Amino acid sequence: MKVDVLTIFPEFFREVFDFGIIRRAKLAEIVEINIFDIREFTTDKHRMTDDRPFGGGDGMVFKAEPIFNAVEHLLGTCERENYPPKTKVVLLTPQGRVFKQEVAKEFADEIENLILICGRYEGVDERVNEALVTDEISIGDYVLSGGEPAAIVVVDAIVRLLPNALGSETSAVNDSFSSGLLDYPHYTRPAEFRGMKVPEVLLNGNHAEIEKWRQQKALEKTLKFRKDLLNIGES
Ligand code: 9D3
Repeated sequence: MKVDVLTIFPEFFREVFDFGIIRRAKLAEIVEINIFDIREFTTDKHRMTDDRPFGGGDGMVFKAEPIFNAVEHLLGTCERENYPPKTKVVLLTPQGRVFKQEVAKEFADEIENLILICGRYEGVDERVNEALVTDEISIGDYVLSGGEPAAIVVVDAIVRLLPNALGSETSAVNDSFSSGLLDYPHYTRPAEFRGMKVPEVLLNGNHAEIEKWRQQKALEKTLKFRKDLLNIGES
């Protein structure tokens, strides 16, 4: 997969993709990640990426032109209908569809070329959505200062699902959310730390008992923190 990130803060991404699974995936050529400065695609003297909103109101609006120029540079066209196959142009915006594990899976399975546009200011000129963008994505119900942290989250969640991105020591199949429950608690040595003991069941080698305990704890954690993950309504 090739990922192209469009941002007015390219420095923001300078080292985030150089660690762990993403770093390994880049070295193994499972993914290629390129960062582009949207300001480089402005054509005016002052290289402006924002302007005042038509109709008035607070805040500034991300201009359409540099974003159109950037996508045209990357894809040879800025018409959604003419994009190459397996291409998505995603706008990170609070107004988007909420990014969930199933969305990450869908993108990892279906996309060869992913363009991520990081929103900024009060919003992006709607003509970007009308002509360019195939998917609008939010990462959740909290206010960020821009799309950049969201782009990092989206890239991370997708890259680890690409074939062979995970080492043999980890498995995407066992992840929280794949099972529909939160993960069970983990312990490692020592068996007693500052007076705190590891649950006895984990030490006695009874694997049927251990499996039962883990399922019970996973259910307890899910009931406590994420009742919404269980299909039993709000009560
Ligand atoms: C007053 C209305 N706000 C929209 C809900 C203004 C506003 C807040 C935050 C406009 C832009 C932003 C910047 N956020 C993002 O670009 C963003 C975001 C987010 O704030 N939360 C979760 N996911 C995302 S993806 C991009």
